[in-house]
Amino acid sequence: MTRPDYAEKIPNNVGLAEDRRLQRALESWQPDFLSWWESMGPTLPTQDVYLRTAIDVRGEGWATFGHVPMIDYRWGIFLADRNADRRIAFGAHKGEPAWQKVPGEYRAELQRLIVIQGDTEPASVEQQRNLGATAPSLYDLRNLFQVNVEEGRHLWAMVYLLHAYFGREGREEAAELLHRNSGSQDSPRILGAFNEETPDWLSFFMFTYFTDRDGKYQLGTLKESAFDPLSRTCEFMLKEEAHHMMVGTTGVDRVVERTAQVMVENDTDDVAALGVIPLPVIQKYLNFHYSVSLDLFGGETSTNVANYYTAGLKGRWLEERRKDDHQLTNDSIMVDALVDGEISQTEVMALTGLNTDLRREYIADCSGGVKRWNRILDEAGLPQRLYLPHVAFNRRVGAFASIEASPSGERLTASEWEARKGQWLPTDTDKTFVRSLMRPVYERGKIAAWVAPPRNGINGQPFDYDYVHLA
Ligand code: BYC
Repeated sequence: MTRPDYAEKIPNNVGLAEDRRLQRALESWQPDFLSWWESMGPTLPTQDVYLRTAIDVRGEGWATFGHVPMIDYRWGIFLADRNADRRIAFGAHKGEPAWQKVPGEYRAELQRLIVIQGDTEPASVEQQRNLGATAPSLYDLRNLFQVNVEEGRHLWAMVYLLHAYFGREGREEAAELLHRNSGSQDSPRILGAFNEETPDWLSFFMFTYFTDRDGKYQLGTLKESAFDPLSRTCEFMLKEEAHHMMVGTTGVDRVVERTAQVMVENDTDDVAALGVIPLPVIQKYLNFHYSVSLDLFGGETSTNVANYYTAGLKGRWLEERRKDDHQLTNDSIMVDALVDGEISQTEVMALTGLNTDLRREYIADCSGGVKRWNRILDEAGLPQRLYLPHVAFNRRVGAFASIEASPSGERLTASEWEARKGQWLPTDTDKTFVRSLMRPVYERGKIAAWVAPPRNGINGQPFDYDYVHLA
């Protein structure tokens, strides 16, 4: 069964109607989700939004677009098609049939991975809830809401797994996913980056570029999981995730493009007074979002990740394309480390270094964005360039959590860091300046002065389409 059934209260392609107990449990979680959405979701009142909704889990034509009141969005449960012959691709169980149920010995670890993944989804909606008030255009506003409803759907994806496969504990964890809140003192979200604010649209574009991209890589590793329902869920989530990547990549493109344009027109680097974001401020935001996103990959060495891999719970990025034994019991890897107090590398067992392996794939992907943005500067005839800071810069998790380093990887004392960090991370003055530019533009076809319009609209619609009807 691939086509979601929309006649049901909870649209799904998992045959929910045939499992009355599960259906009832999820139907009783549904009102809690909706009241969470109303109290913690987007604050800007709207009549309807031009949203895409999944109607199939396969290739072309998998989604339909139309104006929908957000509260009526059909959040549902969609898994990619099952391959009955699928076998485990790595770890101690390599070659065995993929699991349709949770093996008792891995229950706790699997539940933990699913809870961590699930926790990030509503967290990002909470972080972004006030952005509608300052949207630079209706096109951007629509993209924000699309990302938000799909993060809500990704929460549904994890809650389905918790309810369907983890019994009472799973149901309790599903309830907790709506109780923890981003930035809360008493019950914060689990991972650091998801308790940071997303107070302005430059932060939003950086977040969707760098932090959503961690999501892409983590989902890619969970898609390899021996636990087939998790694998199939993540496969479909990755399809939706591509739009979130596009929002981040082209969002930063458009900020850089507009800044470059004003720099060239006025023959100056000092563009703040001209109402656009200076390149050094863009670099500081990049430094911040990149470094907190590097933390999301966990420690450079981790016994957790070695155990996840050996058990078959979490694979590597593009596991099946790797040319090795997919067990890694005799392999080693160089990982970033502090060696005699110096920023350096050390050799460890490949299994314990798997967070580093994934972080490296991610870093290579991130450098693609920087290349794009530098091409925009180059084409404008400007000599300035953006860059990714060193892996040791501003880290709070892993080998470099206990030290400070500059963006070029020079080790700093605590007092040097305190004195210089304002050159590299957004200061209160930078944040206040960026916020001062954030005035909403809700007129069709109009856009704020600090960002260039997009090259293309959504689903073939023009930029001046009525993407959102405000209330
Ligand atoms: N903040 O052994 P280690 C997304 C904890 S984003 C706070 O190195 P491990 C999305 C860690 O739990 C993708 N704590 O960690 C994006 C451990 O605690 P215990 C989300 C942290 O387990 C945008 C201890 O430190 N999905 O989808 O190897 C919008 C030692 O750590 C942090 C996943 O992350 C941190 N940053 O790796 C919407 C996938 N990092 O055991 C959505 C599931 C580590 O000592 N999660 N700790 O109590 C995992 O795969 C892993 O748990 C992690 C950590 C990669 C997060």
